[in-house]
This record gives sequence, structure tokens and C-alpha cells, in this order.
Amino acid sequence: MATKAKTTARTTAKTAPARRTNGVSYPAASSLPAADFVTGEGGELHQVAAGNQPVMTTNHGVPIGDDHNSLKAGPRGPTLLEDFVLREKIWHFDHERIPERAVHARGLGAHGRFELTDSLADYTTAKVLSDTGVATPVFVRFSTVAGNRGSADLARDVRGFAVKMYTPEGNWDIVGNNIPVFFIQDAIKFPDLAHAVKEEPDRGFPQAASAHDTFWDWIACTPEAMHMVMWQMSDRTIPRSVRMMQGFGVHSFRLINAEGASTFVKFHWTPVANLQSVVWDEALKINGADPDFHRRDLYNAIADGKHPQWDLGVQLFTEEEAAGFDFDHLDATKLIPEEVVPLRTIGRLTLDRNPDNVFSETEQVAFMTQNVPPGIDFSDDPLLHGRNFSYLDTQLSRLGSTNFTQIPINAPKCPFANMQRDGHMQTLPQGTRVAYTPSLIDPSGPREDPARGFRTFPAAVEGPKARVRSATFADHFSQARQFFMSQTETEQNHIIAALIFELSKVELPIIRSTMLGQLANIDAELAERVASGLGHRAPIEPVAAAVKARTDLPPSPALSILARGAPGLAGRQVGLLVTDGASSATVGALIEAAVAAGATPKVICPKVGGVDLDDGSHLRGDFQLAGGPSVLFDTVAIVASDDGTTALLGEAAAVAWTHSAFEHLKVIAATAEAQPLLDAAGVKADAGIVELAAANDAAAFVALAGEGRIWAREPMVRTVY
Ligand code: HDE
Repeated sequence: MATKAKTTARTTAKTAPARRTNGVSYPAASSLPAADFVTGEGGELHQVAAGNQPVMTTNHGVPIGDDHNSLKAGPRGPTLLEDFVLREKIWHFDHERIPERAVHARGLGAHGRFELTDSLADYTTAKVLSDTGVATPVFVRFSTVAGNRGSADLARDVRGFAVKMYTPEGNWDIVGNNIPVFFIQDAIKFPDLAHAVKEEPDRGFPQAASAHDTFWDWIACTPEAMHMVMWQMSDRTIPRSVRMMQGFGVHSFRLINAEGASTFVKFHWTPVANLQSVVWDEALKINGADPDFHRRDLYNAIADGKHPQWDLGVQLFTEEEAAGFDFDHLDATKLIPEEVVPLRTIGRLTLDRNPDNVFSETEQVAFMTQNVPPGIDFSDDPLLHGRNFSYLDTQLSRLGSTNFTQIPINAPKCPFANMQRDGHMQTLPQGTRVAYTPSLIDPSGPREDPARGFRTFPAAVEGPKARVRSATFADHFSQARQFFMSQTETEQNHIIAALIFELSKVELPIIRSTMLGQLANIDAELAERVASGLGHRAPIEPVAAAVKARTDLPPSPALSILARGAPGLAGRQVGLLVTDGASSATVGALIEAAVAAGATPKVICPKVGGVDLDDGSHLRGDFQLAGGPSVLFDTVAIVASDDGTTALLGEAAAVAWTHSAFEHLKVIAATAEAQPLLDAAGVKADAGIVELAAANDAAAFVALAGEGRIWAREPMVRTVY
């Protein structure tokens, strides 16, 4: 570093308080860290290693003297090719991105543990499912399917729910979704599905949306997708939080016990926070207000110590019981109703640690359906078999090396050893002379273990080789209908509204009319209501169905979100819109009641600096009005003074804030002074509007908000077709 004048480093950190976020201390905004700052000749600020900091080096360990200026011939001269510091830094940057996942590109992850509470030792030798009292380390990655890595979190989309358990007998990955069935029955159709839903290749849009021609073109011609489409159009695909959705292993697997006996099993994750979704219009607006809504939510919940949890449930059934089902359990477009095979809760998953680095962990984690420990085995589901091939294959093109299992997030946490050698980026000790078995030279190397090693269940197999779909897979409509009939009226309305929204974005009339014909195979009234909402006048012609929908299947309440009861407010956010001069006592009571309910209060003010309350105290804002729209909160309260309300009436953002909360069916509390704002926003008194007058109104408001949304309001704010 040539001649650089030393400036006075500002060390106000001593006097200004530090800001603390998730355990990390940052200097207060007005200070620079107390290291040496040096100004270069061009006025640029250098921060040099002056104290205990390590010296910055190249990746080869050469100390770097100047990280702000490239090497030039003279101060204004051309840059020189010999500048290896510049070249290495930019070369590495240029190669920072790795191929994103072809599907499930946008993800968020967290570490945690799985604790088994009810041993399945009678069914499986797998330690993770038989040793209670052990905390198995876990990494979970949630994702959307269709969008690219930079897309928004609240796309209407299926959510991935992939769990990697680092068991003492190797990694076990349950690579599931938040929906228990899938679009297709045979792996060979997966590329078609993915191509149909992704952005259309000739125009590069729409991003992260199924509401376009190619998706519905393919769906309209694919009757096996109809059951999944009912789920996709339901509120399941717009979850309030990944913390509030179920997870499913989807396929049947096998458990194998010490006697070698096999039992079929399906895996279910049920959130302790209960299931909850947003409403569609809210999803659209959240995507603009905070495209990172879900990842921020999970990150903050874990950082705040509100660790999300799920119960692991299993459905266990024998080959003989399976033969009695009125569907084929090897068909991934079918589920086993909980009323037919009840869920047995066997343990709990807790997410308690955010990744240190999203790239190293969430981006590089490699899930594989074929990762199962001894004691767990596969069923013959043809979709699962295709996946077992695909997930190993895809890691090579994403992570670029056969040694991707050596990346810490993918490495087992139990001993592992074999005779595989070399390959790109090999980092393990490779042993010495002998890299094979059997060997007399070195009998000490890793050897197979017939007793404890993985053994495939010896299921008998016979039959001619043929490209064929089993006739037992042919009923595509009965469970689609059963799902629709199991929904509450509100949820049925949402499915119909979602179909109308999606099909209204389709440009080609034949796709719309064919799709209506498929819906008619599920339920004539469903098809008619969608047609009415589309303004479709021609008669609906059902598409030929291989097997007609059964109308005698009983509704399964477990398939409805709302039938599961009130969501509660724990882990949710209460938005408080507060103005200057507002009642300090009311704000205090609201904050206290929200915290007591396990919720997080957030203060929204005209200016983020905060407001002065009626007792002269100052309340800091978490959001400025325009940056904190009500869609970000589960329930809202307006605590305003007369003057504050007058000022808000001149702010479109305040009127929209209030109107949105009403339109999104939220419980709204407000002081009497805020009434003109409620009027301007078109808020009409109903069971969900609470006046904040008496001392205990805050607690009553929070209790009501814990019951969930005011569904009875919906027909007043939106047409129900
Ligand atoms: Fe996937 N899937 N998939 N999938 N899938 C991938 O694997 C694939 C399927 C699921 O957070 C990819 O590592 C095929 C069903 C999740 O990293 C890829 C078939 C279900 C994730 C792939 C399926 C899923 C993936 C992309 C049909 C629900 C994200 C990158 C045979 C049970 C995992 C990668 C994560 C990811 C292929 C069907 C869920 C391309 C060929 C059914 C949750 O390999």
C-alpha cells in the first residue's frame, strides 16, 4: 500500500449502544468499527488488519496488500494482466452460481433434531425408528416447485418438504411434499409435467405460476393429475408459513423387522402450530410486499427461539390389508384416508438452528429418495423407482462431482468407508496400497456386514416385460371427488375461485373447455360453478373417463384445513398501526395480550422512527406504513388519536392497509378515534371488528384473532360462484 493518509478512525462504539440481532452484535449505526481506516489517494476507504484480524490472502495463502485497487500501469493507466489478485477474485466470483435445481429451485432450510417417542422395533430394525430417547440430527429444506431461485415465496404451488436425518446407520431422506398425492403415476411423465408448469420456453414467462396455457394444456390431457389438481387449487398451496403445513412422504415404503417381515408404511409430518393458509388475494400482495415472506418467517421464528415442530405419524398396513383397499397404494395419485388406516404418532421433529451459510447448506444439500437405512425399504411404486434413479443423477450436474457426499451438509454423521476412490474434489484420506476387496495384503480395510448391512426385502416378482400401466391405477376421479367433498363450504369456494383465476389466464378456449370437461368427471356442480365464474356459455362436455367417479366414498375431515380447528395466535404476528398521540395504555395492553398469546407484536407508524404517545412516551416503529402493509400480519389493531386519524385519511397506504385487513377477513381492533379511517376503508361492523374501549378489550381481541379469519365476511367482499 503506497502513500495513504491515515484518517481518524471513529470509535464511537464505546458510547453508542450496539444493536443486537440473532446473537450478533453490530456497531450502532453512527459508528465505524474500531479498526484502522486508511484513505487511499483516490479517496477510497481501506480497512487494514490492525489488531487481531487475520490477514486477507489469496486462496493459495499469499497475503493481499490492497483489495480495493487493481494493478495498473500508472494511476490512470491500463490494468495489467499479471494481476493474479484481481484475476483470482473475479474468477471465483464468476463461478459462484451452480445450476439451480431443475425443480424446487427456491428453498429455505434449517437444522434440528428428531426424537422418537414410540418405538417401531416390532416393525423395523432401523435404529432411528426403534431407539427412543435419541435425538437424531436433521436438516430440512422447504421449497416451491415451479419458480426459479429468485422467485417469490407465495406462488400458488406445491411445497417441497425434504428431511435429511443423519441416523447412526446412514442418512435417511424423506423427500416429500406438503400434499400427500402427486400429479403422475409413472416417472416417465415427470419431465412433461415440469416442462408444462415452468415458464413457457418461447417467451420465458410466467415465472413461478401454473396459471398459463402450457400447464393447463397438459393437465387437461392428463386425467391422472385430477386428484392432485384439486389439492393444488386448494389453500394448501398458499400456506401462511412453512411452519404451518403438513409434510408427506407420498409413496408407500416398507419397514423390515428383525425376522425379515415387511409392513408397508406412509410417513406424515403434522405441524404443532396447526395448519394455516393465507387467502389468494393476500398471497398476490405478499409477493410484492415481501417476496421472502416464508424464509423470513422461518428464520425469525428460529432466531426468536420459537422453534417449529412437527409430529411424525405413520400409517402401517400389511400386504393383505392393502389388497382390501379400493385403490392401489402403489399409485402415488392416491392417498390412504386416515379413517381407513389411522395415523400413529411416533416422534417429533424440532427445527432449532438456522443455517450458518445458505449456499453451503440449503443450496448444496442433496436429498435422495434412495437414502434409506437398513430396516426401511421401497415399495414398487413406479414413481418412486424413477426418483431413486433421478436424485443421484441430478447431484452430479448440480454439484459437479461424485464426491458431493463429502460436503459437510451431505456427509453422514456416522462412520463411513468403502473402496471408492478419487474423482473431482476428493478430500478424504484415500488410504494406502489396497483399494479393493478381497485382499490378503491388507485385511484391515472396510468389509461388508451381512448381518447389519442393508438387505432388500425379497419380494417375489414375476410377469412379462411390458410398457404398461396397471389397470388398478385407472380410477382418476373418485379420490379427487372425495377430496372436494371433504372440504368445508369456504374451502370449496376457494378451490372454485382458484380454478376460475387460473383458467381465466389461459388464452386458448379449447384448454378451458376440456378442463371443464375433466372437472365434470369429478362433480357436475363443481364444473358448472367454475364455468359460471369464467362466463363460459357453451355446454360442458365431460371428457371420456376410464372409470367414473364413485359417489359413495365418505368425506374425510382430515383432508380439510379448517375442520382441524382454530389456528391460534402462537407464533403469529399482530400488526399495530399507531399514530402520534395514541393511547399509551391501549398500545401497552395490546402488546401484553399479544405476547401472552405467544404472538409477536409489530408496530407500524407513519414514520419508522416511531410516534409519541399520549403520555409523552416514545414508541419505536418496526415498519413505516408503506413498508408494512397489513398483508404481513395475521391480525391488526389501529390505535390512533383524532389528529393521527385525520393525517392517515390523507395517506392512501393507510386506507389500503385497513381495507386489505378487512378484505382478507382479518379480525380488526380499533380505537373509537380511528372510526373515520375504518369508514374510508369500507370496513363494515361484523363479528370480527372489535372496538378498543374498555381495559380488557385487548385480551378479547387477541382471543378472537386466535380463532382465525372471519369467513362469514367473505361473501360480502368477493363473489362466490
Ligand atoms: Fe422430485 N426432484 N422428482 N419429487 N423433488 C428434485 O432433485 C424428480 C417427485 C421433491 O429440497 C430434483 O436434487 C423426478 C415427487 C422435492 O433439494 C430432481 C420425479 C415428489 C425436491 C427431481 C420427481 C418430489 C425434489 C431437483 C418423478 C414428492 C426438492 C434437484 C419420478 C413426493 C429437494 C434435486 C430439495 C427435487 C426429480 C417426483 C419432491 C430433478 C424425476 C413425487 C421435495 O432430481
